[in-house]
Amino acid sequence: MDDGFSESRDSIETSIATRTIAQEMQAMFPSRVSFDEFLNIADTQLEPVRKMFADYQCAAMEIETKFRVLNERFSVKYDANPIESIKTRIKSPESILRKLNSKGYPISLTSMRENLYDIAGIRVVCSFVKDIYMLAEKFLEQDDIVLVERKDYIKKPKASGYRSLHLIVQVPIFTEEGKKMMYAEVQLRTIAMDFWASVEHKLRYKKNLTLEQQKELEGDLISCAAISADLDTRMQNVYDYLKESTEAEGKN
Ligand code: 0O2
Repeated sequence: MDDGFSESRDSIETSIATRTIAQEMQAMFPSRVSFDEFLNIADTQLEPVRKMFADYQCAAMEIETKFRVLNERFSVKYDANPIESIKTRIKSPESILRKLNSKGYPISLTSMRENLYDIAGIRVVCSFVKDIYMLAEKFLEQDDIVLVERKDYIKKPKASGYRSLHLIVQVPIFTEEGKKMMYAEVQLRTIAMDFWASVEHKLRYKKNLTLEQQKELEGDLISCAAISADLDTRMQNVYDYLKESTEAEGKN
């Protein structure tokens, strides 16, 4: 199961799967809107929808560039790249509708803009935990970035074992219509956290398991999360030790 994040900007899906949305809408609200009625509405509203998705893509690009710039600057200053990879994704129309519906929000473009903060997602993968906090600090220091919410699932992992630092932010984009402040979710993780989350995400969608098997799997995943956290701590210690030794040599 693909979680939608892609390393290539060109492959980000920005077109609207009108028919899929119509089917979702009809499944969720069979008595409110017929398939053809919705297709008509969607046709007349296609342009604003396209524009909205383009806005989120621009927001993701702005943030991706900010992290690429930070990576470049640190590579010059410290001769090391803190970032292993950056991936971006725009939430699919189906996921957007499902989330609006599950949270009881109205189904409209205004509602998407106001209530969903993760339509644009940027995932930054680092080697070391300290680099995550350093990058988050340098990113949030930038005076055009507004921090909306910080969720530190590294200091406080989720019950599933999930670890990452999430920053919900607003970033300005400058369009032909003027400046727009866009919400985006930045997820910062180590390679170990990313590996765990990707595998767990795939296993979560395996539906043919008994309740007992599911419980056993959850337990295993929690143990694996603990092993991955331990690996991060030990790799950080190795890195710190090597860095201190190199600095000490430089002073002698
Ligand atoms: P996708 O496909 O990644 O977009 P909220 O957004 O606050 O209303 P929630 O779930 O409370 O909803 O937000 P939270 O906990 O910050 O999680 C948001 C995202 O973090 C998720 O997005 C996942 O990408 C990731 N995530 C959170 N918990 C887990 C977990 O236990 N396992 C894995 N693999 N990923 C997790 P979405 O919207 O679920 O999906």
